Amino acid sequence: MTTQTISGIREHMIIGGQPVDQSQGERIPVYNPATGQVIAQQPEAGTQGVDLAVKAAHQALTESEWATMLPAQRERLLLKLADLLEANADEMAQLETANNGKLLSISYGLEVYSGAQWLRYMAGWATKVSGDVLNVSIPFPPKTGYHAYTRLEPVGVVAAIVPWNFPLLMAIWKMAPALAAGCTVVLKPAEETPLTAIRLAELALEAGIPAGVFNVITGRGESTGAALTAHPLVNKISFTGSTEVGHIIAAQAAKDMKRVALELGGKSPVLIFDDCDVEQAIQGAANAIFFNQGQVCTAGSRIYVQSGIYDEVVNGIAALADQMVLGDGFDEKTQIAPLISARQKERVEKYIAIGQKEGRQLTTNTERPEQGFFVRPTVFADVDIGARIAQEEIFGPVLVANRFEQETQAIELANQTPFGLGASVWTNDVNRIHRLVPAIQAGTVWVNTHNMLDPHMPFGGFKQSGVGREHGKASVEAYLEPKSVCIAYSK
Ligand code: TXE
Repeated sequence: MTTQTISGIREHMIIGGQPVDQSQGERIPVYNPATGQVIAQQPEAGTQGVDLAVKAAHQALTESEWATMLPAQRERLLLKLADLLEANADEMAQLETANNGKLLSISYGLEVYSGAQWLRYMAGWATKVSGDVLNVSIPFPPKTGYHAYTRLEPVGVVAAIVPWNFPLLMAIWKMAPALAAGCTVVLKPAEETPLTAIRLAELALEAGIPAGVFNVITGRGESTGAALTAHPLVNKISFTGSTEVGHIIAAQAAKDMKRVALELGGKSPVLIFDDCDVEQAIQGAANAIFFNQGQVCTAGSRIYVQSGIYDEVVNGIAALADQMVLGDGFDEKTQIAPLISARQKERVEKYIAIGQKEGRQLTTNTERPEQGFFVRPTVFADVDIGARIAQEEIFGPVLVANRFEQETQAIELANQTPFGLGASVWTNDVNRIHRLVPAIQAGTVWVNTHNMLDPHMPFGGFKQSGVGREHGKASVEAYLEPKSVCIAYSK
């Protein structure tokens, strides 16, 4: 597929239901990571574009039909959007692969169809979340009774900032629960991957979601993103990205007392015990790290294997890695697609160079396409827990491995990083599973699988991996403010 045949590229933002091309300063080039070619030039919204979008969202929240819309109507609109997303699956999946580089099968399965699944799930909550009637015991004055209850009100204008690894799905992870709750949204996709988010905003309008309810602006993080989080009419910030930027956003939110949810980095451990199905564990651990080129916040980037099967497991994963076919995400033979950008490739290669000093490289294949941002899957054995490649998020197809003898040692290794997003345990011992699950400091623990998500499973991090949870009922409630109401009546 050539760039000329990709449809759905838009070089504007969607603000207040309109295409807006206003650019403050430079335009930002958007690349196809498989070729390194520029496929679009996006406006930098800057403070003016941010102000326009936040005011449009605020107006939609307070003055448009959205403000008084029945929950069942919001549900119908989100369901309609899910249908439209599926009806446009070919265009959306191809656009995502052209912009992000990922395998076309992942764009279909995990961006478009999972996106539709999340929209439908969240649509259902619009009619199901509700406050409580409260059984209160207020004794004064005599002969007075009280009827107390909570109502849940939309938190307001939401600033949603998302990264480039799952651009469409993460946009939906934020806008769907926010809209189900009755909020309005200004979404800023990553500067690398704005294209599917802009089309999503167009589809939202086509579905009948009123103008200004879901706005998409483009621009860089330190300029447009920072202006968005600082805007006084923003009530809540929902961010997914690096822990470093998470700290900046948390500080901004604390300053303004804005509500905040943060989904940040990870260094998720994979613990493999000698009573597991070894073949299944080798394949599972390879998928856990190499899926989406390792650009997954819950990537199983550290494996710890019980001594007796250590060599078999790490050599097995390295052999799989060396056989993997690198290529364009549009090519059906491709198993490893390019990384997102030249910058990310450079960053991952820097870690591989560090790894060559900190561990024993098991992978030997060096073949890769000449153009595009490709990095071969790489496995390092015998890496100490204190090594930089064992502690820092690499966000690429790089696995670090070491051995353990006892279960307690495996738990210690699993917990010995600042992160706590995901973990997986590979064992057939049910007693061990129940000892390990509570001992592991992570927002999700998988057993004999890794990276499996569902809209009903809360998702988020312990420790430096973030604050708050996405998915499930709680994610909709996180976009609602409870208000207590207390009505006195005479008995
Ligand atoms: O992330 P950033 P980057 C990690 C991963 C990766 C590293 C760097 O380790 O290698 O971060 O990636 C916006 N105010 N993750 O630089 O900068 C930015 O425009 C407001 C893990 O791409 O965190 C983009 O939309 N917004 C992660 C988003 O934040 C700001 C996924 C993420 O960019 C901003 C991505 C600011 N000051 C990277 N600065 C995960 N948890 O999945 C940047 N942004």
